[in-house]
Amino acid sequence: VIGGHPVDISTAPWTVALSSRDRFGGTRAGQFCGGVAVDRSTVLTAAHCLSEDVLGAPPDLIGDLKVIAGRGELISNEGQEIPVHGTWIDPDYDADTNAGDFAVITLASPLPADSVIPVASAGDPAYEPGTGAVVYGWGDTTGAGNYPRSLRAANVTVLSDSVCQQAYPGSVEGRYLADSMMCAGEITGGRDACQGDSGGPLVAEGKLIGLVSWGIGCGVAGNPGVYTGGSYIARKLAEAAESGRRPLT
Ligand code: 4AZ
Repeated sequence: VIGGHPVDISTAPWTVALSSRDRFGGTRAGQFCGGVAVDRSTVLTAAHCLSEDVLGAPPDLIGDLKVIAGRGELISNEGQEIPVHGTWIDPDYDADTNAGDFAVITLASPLPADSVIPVASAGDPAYEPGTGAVVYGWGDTTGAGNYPRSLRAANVTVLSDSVCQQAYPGSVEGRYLADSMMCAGEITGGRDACQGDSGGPLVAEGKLIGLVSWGIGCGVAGNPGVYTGGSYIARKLAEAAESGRRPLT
């Protein structure tokens, strides 16, 4: 998180870290992405966090893949490390464009009831451009590879699709595709998500409105952070449940 401030995990108890010590080492408890608990056994993250490019193997083959919940300070015994029961990646995820960049992790044991956040429904006023939002994560604080050991957050503003499309007009990569994406930040830069924050929550008015997905650089003026929108996620989860495509229990 660029331009942020430290936050206590008790103020954002639905924010979780994805961890694999085998893949990412022990100095930061293996943290490599963020996630967000939307019910006691369900964590959302970015699909690209579970890609072979990031993990080096399919998620089901990563034996020590865990969700760290209730822990702001990565090097501590706070909270719990919960094994993963299963993963589901949006079948419409496109690694070239980052469209559909979300995945679901089901947990092997449930979280406390007070550590979940609802996803804002489509049409919720929290998605209105100009709304104040907060992004949370353990990602890079400078854009130069400085990873904090404790949770941080930055205040950002929800931006309109037209502003995002102007920021990312490219033909394929770096293109803003409004169906699954939304963006937030400050048009003058300075406050943003960054590497390592992916999959973590963007929250407004007490609800989840997005997951950190991508951007060009971090905190750069004119290049706001791009998120997988909560309204897209809610729709895809409902569709998957209806069609029985969601291989999760
Ligand atoms: C990343 O690579 C990443 N500035 C995440 C968020 C942003 C840029 C890159 C947004 O995970």
